[in-house]
Amino acid sequence: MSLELYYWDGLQGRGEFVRLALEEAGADYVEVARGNASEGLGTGAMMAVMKSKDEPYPPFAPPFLKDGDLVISQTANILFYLGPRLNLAPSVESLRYVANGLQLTIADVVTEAHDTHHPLASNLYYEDQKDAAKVRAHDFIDNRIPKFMKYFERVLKQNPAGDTFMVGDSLTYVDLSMFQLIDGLLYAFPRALKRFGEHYPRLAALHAAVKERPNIAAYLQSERRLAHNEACIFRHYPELDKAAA
Ligand SMILES: N[C@@H](CCC(=O)N[C@@H](CS)C(=O)NCC(=O)O)C(=O)O
Repeated sequence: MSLELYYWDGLQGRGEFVRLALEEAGADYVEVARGNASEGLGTGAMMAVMKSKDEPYPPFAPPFLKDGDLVISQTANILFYLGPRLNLAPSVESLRYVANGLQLTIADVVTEAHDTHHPLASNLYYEDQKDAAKVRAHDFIDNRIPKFMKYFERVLKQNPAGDTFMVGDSLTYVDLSMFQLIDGLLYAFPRALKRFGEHYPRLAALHAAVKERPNIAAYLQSERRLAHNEACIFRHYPELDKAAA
């Protein structure tokens, strides 16, 4: 039976972190919300799972994954589940917790990236919080991106197995998510990250290497890879971007 990925149609969003793992592994999966209602798919089918009164453990928000009857929520948790099944987790069990810790740290950055354009309230329009967004985005650029990226660069440098992968000596879902995080930040804040490769050479090399992996390269060229856009977490609003201090 196919795995079912549930995520909002029309944007990469947090679903993209799961999608990249499924695509790298060549997994058989259905993108439920992007399907047709006539086939029992579409956003309605996704909402039905979330609102179901029969579902033993309904998810709060997308992304979530269905594997048979099992419904798994939270991006990092989905990847923790999929990693070993898709051969994208460290083979050493203890390192699976290291991978999960890194994935949760990536999730923290993702939330902070979202909050640059929605610093006051998720339910308000960006246009109603533009001034606060500028303050938040500039702090993100000057302080938070460097703090997180220096940390991730150091994780690569200090990996006892070498600086090619975030954890261990082979590709894991964390590397794919790091690619997506960097890709999203480069899209949202091109001025701030103009010298990304100079400041974070190992992370830049990882980003380039993931992009060239055959299954990822094919996916990025496909219609399944939606373009970055302003409905997403990583939004390019030129007024929020600036050269890093
Ligand atoms: N911590 C969750 C966050 C999930 C989340 O915030 N999903 C967004 C879309 S990216 C959503 O639909 N949220 C609805 C809400 O918070 O009301 C994860 O990492 O998966």
